[in-house]
Amino acid sequence: MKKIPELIISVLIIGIIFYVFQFSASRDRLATEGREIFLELAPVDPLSLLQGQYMRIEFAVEREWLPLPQEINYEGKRAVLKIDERGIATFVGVEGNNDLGPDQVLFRGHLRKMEDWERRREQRSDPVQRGPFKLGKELLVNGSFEKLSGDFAAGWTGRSFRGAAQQKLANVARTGKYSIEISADKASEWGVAMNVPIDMNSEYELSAWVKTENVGGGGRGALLYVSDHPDQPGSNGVKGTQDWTQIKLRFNSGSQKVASINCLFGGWGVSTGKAWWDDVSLRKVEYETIAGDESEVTKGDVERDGPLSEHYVKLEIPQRTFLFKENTEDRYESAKYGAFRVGESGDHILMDLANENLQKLTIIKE
Ligand SMILES: [Ca+2]
Repeated sequence: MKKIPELIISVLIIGIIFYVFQFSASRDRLATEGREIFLELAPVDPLSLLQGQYMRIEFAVEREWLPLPQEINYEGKRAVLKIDERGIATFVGVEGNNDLGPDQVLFRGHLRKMEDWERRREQRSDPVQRGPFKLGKELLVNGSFEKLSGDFAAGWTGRSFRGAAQQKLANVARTGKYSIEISADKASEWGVAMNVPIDMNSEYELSAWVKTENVGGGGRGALLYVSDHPDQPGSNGVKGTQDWTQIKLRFNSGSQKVASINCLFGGWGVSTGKAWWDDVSLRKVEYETIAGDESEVTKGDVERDGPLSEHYVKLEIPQRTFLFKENTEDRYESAKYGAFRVGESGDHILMDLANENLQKLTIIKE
C-alpha cells in the first residue's frame, strides 16, 4: 500500500516533465520558425513596477469591436490578422472557409461577442438617434483648485504612472488664484486625480483648461484621462508652449459607479516640460427627447431594426504580464509594440517589446 502514493507521485512528475518539455519544444519552434508580427500596445494603468519586475500589458487591438456581417459561432475559432508591410498586425476577421491572403495570419486568442449593455452603449453613441443635448450640473468639487488642504488642492492626489514628475499648486490661474502644475525634467507620465461618483450607463463630458511650457516627448502632453475604465477615455493633448486652451472628452460610464478623473501629463507615452490645469469640469450629458409624431414604441422598433442587426466581436490576448530582465524597466517607456512569433496554427509567443521604429528593446526575461 505504501508504494501506491509513490507511484502516483512518479507518474505525476513524469507527466509534468513531459508537459514542460513539450511546451518548451513548441515555444522554441515558434521562436525560430514563427512569423514575426507586431501588435500595438495600449496604455494600461497604473504602470507601477513597485510590485516587482512584472508588468501588465494590453494591446490596442483588444480595445476594438469588429463588426461582422452575420452571426458566427466563435467557439474555438481563431482570429484573422492582417499584416502591413512593416509587420504590424490588425484584427480583420474570424477564420472561415476561405483561404488566407499572403498578408494574413491566424492568431489564437479569446474571441468575445459584444455584450448587451455594450451594444446598447454603441447604439446610444449614434448621434442620428438623439436630440440636442444639454449638460447637467457640475459634479466636481474644487475643479478650480481654490480650496486648499495643506499646500495642495483639497480632494486631489498625485498619481504616478511612469517616471518621476513633480506636482504643485501654482500661482498661475485661468480663474481664481490657483491651478495645478505638473512638471518633469525626465520623461514621465503623471496624473493629479480625483474620484467622483457617477451613474452607470450614462454619458459624461469632462473638460478643463490647460496651459503648457515646452511640453515634448512621445506622450500626448497635457490632457484629461479617465483611469480604471475599460475604454481608457482620454482627450487630445496640448504640447509645446500654449496659453490657456480648453480640452474636453465624452465618455460613457458603462458599468462604472466611480470616475477616476486625471489631469494627466504624458498620456499614451511620456512627456517632459511643464503644464497647468484649471477649471476642470465633469457634467452629465442629457439628451432632449426628439419631438415628432412617432410614439416611443415605434421609435424603439426602428432602433431595434438598425444597429441591433449587426454583430460584433472582440479579440482578447491571453498574454497579460511579462517579467523584465533586471535593470531594463526604464526601457518600457519607449515601448510601442509587442513583437510576437506566430505559427501556422495561430499559436504565438510574445518575444519582446519594440519601439516606434520596431527596434527590439530586449527587456523580456526568458
Ligand atoms: Ca483656479
